[in-house]
Amino acid sequence: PLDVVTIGESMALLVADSTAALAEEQHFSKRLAGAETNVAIGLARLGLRVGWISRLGADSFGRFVQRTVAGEGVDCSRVVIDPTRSTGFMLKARSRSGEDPQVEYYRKGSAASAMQVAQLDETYLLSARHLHMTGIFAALSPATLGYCEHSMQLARSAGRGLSFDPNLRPSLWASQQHMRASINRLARSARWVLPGIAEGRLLTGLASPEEIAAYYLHQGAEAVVLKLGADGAYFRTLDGQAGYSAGCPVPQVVDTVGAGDGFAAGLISARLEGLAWPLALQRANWVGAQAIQVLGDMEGLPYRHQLPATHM
Ligand code: KDG
Repeated sequence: PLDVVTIGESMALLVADSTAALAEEQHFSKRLAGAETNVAIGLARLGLRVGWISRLGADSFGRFVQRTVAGEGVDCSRVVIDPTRSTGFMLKARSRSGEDPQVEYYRKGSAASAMQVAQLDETYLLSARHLHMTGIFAALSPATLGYCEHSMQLARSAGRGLSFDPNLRPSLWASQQHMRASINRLARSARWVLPGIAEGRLLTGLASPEEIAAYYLHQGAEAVVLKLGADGAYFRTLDGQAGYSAGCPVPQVVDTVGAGDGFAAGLISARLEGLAWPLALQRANWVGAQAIQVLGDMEGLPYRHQLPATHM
């Protein structure tokens, strides 16, 4: 049996070797990208049993993605190879001073973007205690938006845990209005909604973490956790618990991409192990902080034995 299942697209990531603009850069290093597999790998490194549902092309990037994710101990038995489509990839610049780096996607029409909900193995999905989804998968195509919605409703009505990270990627949506409406609709079926503070503001039009949390609780969530970057995180639950958790200072921010996924892995693992919300937020902040001290999106995710005793 699995602890967590996640569904989404993963890609080859080509990270610039220098801080040149992407158009000028000559040398790139190949790594793995994909919000859902970042979370899956983070959870597997923390000792949970995790499965990933996806599709890849019959190409070198697809083989690379599959080998890397499976090599991290994530179950890839529901990753299908589609010989008619290719695996997506993306370029990422190296940011100079800790700001979010420039990225470019090459994923339109990819194998994952054509995933159809009729292909979903519902028994496999429901064999896990918890489903984690992000708004990136929903953004890929009308088909994946429907797939995302169906999987979330299925998990929720079957009584499974269900976390949803909006993970806004405006360049993947037809319009900002469509993005807002779609993500807010998906958030209605989630038990835990995990936006960054800027995402929460854009999605709700509200300013403070307290107001944004109240908005999603009112919509049907059981808990809302807002990520506040260096300032840590804020949570509020339907049963009246709430609080802030301070951020973990890091010596140097190398690359912010992947922080939210590390945060989700820390939070989900802690809650599935029975930790109280304040402790779960502490672990989430700590795992997120590890992810931003390295260049890749998932390489910095810690293993169970690296967890400080205070986050156990
Ligand atoms: O959350 C991190 C992801 O954004 C990154 O790994 C790449 O999946 C990715 C995306 O679509 O941006």
